[in-house]
This record gives sequence, C-alpha cells and structure tokens, in this order.
Amino acid sequence: MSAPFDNGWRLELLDRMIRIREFEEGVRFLFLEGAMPGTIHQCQGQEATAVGVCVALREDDFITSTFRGHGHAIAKGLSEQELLDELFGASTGCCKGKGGSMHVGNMSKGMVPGIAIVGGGIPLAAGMALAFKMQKSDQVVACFFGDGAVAEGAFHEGVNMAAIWRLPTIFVCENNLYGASTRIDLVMKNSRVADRAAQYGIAGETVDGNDVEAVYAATEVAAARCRAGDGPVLLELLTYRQTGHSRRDPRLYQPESEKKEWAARDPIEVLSTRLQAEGVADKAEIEEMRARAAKRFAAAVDRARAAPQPSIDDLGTDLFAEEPAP
Ligand SMILES: Cc1ncc(C[n+]2csc(CCOP(=O)(O)OP(=O)(O)O)c2C)c(N)n1
Ligand SMILES: [Mg+2]
Repeated sequence: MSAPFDNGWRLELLDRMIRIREFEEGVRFLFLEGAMPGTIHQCQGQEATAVGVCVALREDDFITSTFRGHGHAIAKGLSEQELLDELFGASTGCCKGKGGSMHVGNMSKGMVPGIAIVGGGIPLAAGMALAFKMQKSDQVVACFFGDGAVAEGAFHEGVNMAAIWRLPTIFVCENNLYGASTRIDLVMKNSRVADRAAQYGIAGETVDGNDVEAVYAATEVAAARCRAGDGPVLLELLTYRQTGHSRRDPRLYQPESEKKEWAARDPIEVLSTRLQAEGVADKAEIEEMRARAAKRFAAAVDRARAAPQPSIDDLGTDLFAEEPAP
C-alpha cells in the first residue's frame, strides 16, 4: 500500500469511513422499517479501526471479523451491494444470502465470513497464519475482536500458540469499553489490553482507535513485523460504539458525559477537521463525498430489494456433509 500521508490517500481513508457511516445509518432505517430479517450489530463510531487496519493490509492478506462486521467488510473492499444483498437474504449476497448480517465476508477479497462466537475468530486466525507460514507465503491475518473476547479462553489459546510459533497474526482488539452493556472495568482488573502482550512475549501497543492515520501506521508496522517472521502483534485500538450493541439496545448504560466526550472524538470528524485545517479538503468537498456515498447506498438498496431469494435447491449446496447413500 502506498504511503499513508499522501494527501490523496488520506482522502481515500476519509471516503471509506464515510461510506461505512452512510451504510450503517441507512441499514439502521431499513431494519427499523422491518425490511430485513434477523438482527444487526453496527459500528458507528468505530470506522477508523476498520479502515486503518484494512487499508494497511495487502489485498491478499486476510481478516477475521465478528458479529459487528459491516465496517470491516467495506474497509476490506467488499461492495455495499454484495453486503446489502446479503442482509436482505438474497442469493446474490456475499454469502449467497445464507449468512446475513452477523456472517458477512468474501474469501476472494480476503475476509473470512464473520464469526459471531465472542473470541471465536482468534484460534482460527492463528490457524490461518500457521497455514501461511507452512506454505512459506508472506500473507498476514488481522483478527478483529472486542474487549469482551479478552477474557475468553480462546484468546489465551490462540495468542499463546501464535506467539510460540511466531505466526503472522495481528490481533486487533477494538476496545470500545463495553461488552454488550457490561463496562470493561467490571470484568477486568487490568483493563489495558495491550499489557497482556508482554506475558506472551510478543509486541503490543495501545493506539487511538479513532485516529485512522494512527491505526494505519501501527498496522503497517505490525504487518511488516509479521512478514519478517517477528509476529504476532497485539494492537489495542481505543474506540467507542456510538450506537446500541444490537438493534434493540438504547445504550442507557453509557453515561451522557462519556457519550459526549467520545462524540467529540468522532473518527470521521477527527480526520475531516484535520484535512480542512491543513487545506487538503474543504467542507464542500467533504459534503460531496458524503452525498456520493449516500447515492451509492440508495442505488444498492433499490437493487437489493429486487434481488432474487435463494431457492429450495440452494438448501443442499455449500455443505460439508455428504448426502447419505439411499
Ligand atoms: C462465547 C459467547 N458468549 C456470549 C455471546 C453473546 N454476545 C454477543 S456479543 C457480546 C459482547 C461482546 O463484546 P465485545 O467483545 O467487547 O465486542 P463489541 O460488541 O463491543 O464489539 C456477547 C456477550 C456470544 N456471541 N459468544
Ligand atoms: Mg466491546
């Protein structure tokens, strides 16, 4: 990937974050009007973690994601169309309509379909990285998980194994202070997640997860470490969920003062303000970006509403089990 501080590139970072925000806000209304089945876990406020990590990776690198994967997907290069089709349960969706919101992904674009078990992606990412190492490939895996995953046994097992075998995995903890409604300090004595890296003998760093350029820079260093055989790396990205945990959550457990404090550090605003202050873009250009993203989303919704649903025959495809002999 080219240098992060080229101005054209910084505008690209902003554009991707805006596309994610437009997507999430649009999807929220679609769910409220009952247009889609299932539930949703959204990422408004966390766009910089997704974009900063994914754009620092190569196209042939992989990510694993969670139940909160829409932003990761757009950041890794999936289109709004294939995501919306998936959310509508259409056979043209990125998982042929069989996964839905919690399992979006596209292996050809380097995204393993989302794993909704908290911490479930961690051992899988270590396993993928082991495969890359055995194949003598220099690909890396970035594994997204929340602060809630850190107390799962899977975290210890996956990180420890990656550490002893020096696997090319970037463990990306999106620390948004809450696991559903539970605040991090109720479930962790030491809530600085990056501190755990030292116990495993690996590199670890805490980064401002609402500053996309800082996330990009930290990921670039981590990926280079992994490619050089000096992985894994644990990145803790400090961020905040500006929306409910899932569709029905009014997030009453987040204190008003805390919400305000983090709203003032909104990742899109942080970069827009910086680019305007440096004369890289003006308000009108940024507004134009937003309008383009909104238009793109609206066109994708029209197509997704008319997209074909899976057929009965599709029930028997994409399965690992063989049909028993008659
Ligand atoms: C093993 C497991 N336990 C519980 C759940 C239910 N659950 C889904 S999301 C969630 C909270 C996860 O919090 P965190 O890991 O911090 O991620 P965030 O939602 O903040 O992105 C819980 C408890 C689950 N999916 N898997
Ligand atoms: Mg969390």
